[in-house]
Amino acid sequence: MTELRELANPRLNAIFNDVEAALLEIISRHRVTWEEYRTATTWLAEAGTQPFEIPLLLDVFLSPTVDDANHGSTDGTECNVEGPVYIPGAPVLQAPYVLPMRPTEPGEKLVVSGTVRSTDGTPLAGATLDVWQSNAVGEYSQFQPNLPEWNLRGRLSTDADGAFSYTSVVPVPYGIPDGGATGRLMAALGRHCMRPSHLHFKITHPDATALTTQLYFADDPYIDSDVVGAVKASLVTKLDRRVGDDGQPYAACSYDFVLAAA
Ligand code: MBD
Ligand code: FE
Repeated sequence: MTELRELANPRLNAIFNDVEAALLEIISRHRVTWEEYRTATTWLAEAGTQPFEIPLLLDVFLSPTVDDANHGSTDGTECNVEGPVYIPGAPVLQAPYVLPMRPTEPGEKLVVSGTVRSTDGTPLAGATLDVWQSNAVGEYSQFQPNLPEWNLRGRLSTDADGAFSYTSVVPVPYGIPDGGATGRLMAALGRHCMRPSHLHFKITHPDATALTTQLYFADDPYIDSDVVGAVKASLVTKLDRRVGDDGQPYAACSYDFVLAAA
């Protein structure tokens, strides 16, 4: 029997057998009670009635490890999860780059700059940065009502020296949806549902391997307790407060991305 099953789908069998063994070992080790087991099945049934709740749950607990297993071993900038709110096809912007935002967009002005290079140090001119972020109250366009379709989403390019710069607003810590089964689990565990403020990037260039990553800010209150557990030390940058030529204060951060060869 076993052999026949393995022939049917060897990879599924290899992975599921390990999942099953791990769960059974945990049940035995903790002597999970029948009542606890029923609490778990009821909670899963509840999650199953809520749209997107099971994907959210898996994204919170598993997605960074899936990402690392697939993209985690280049000598370039470390990868980081795409997350659930990426939308392909954001507007292609013209320099000087300003992310699409409302005339009265709340929040502090942010200038994000840096370079894109290959692992041998060559500047990558004409690399595309597809960027997205939440606004200054923690909302992503197309996932919250009353926001313009492409608010704080756009595509821009590096110049001849592989440099880029764009203007946006400083994002705030982001709360994942906490009204469903995932939120109920987190509350029972005594954990919060917050991600530290972050900026998302998908960077592509014909001569390089595409990079999906995020940047974080060092002084963020949730930098050490991301609900998704996705923060990597090498992706933590610093927000500098500056005063512009116009006398107005703004925040700035900078990062030099390195892409592996294609
Ligand atoms: C997000 O904005 C995010 O970036 C991730 C990884 C998970 C949930 C919401
Ligand atoms: Fe995000």
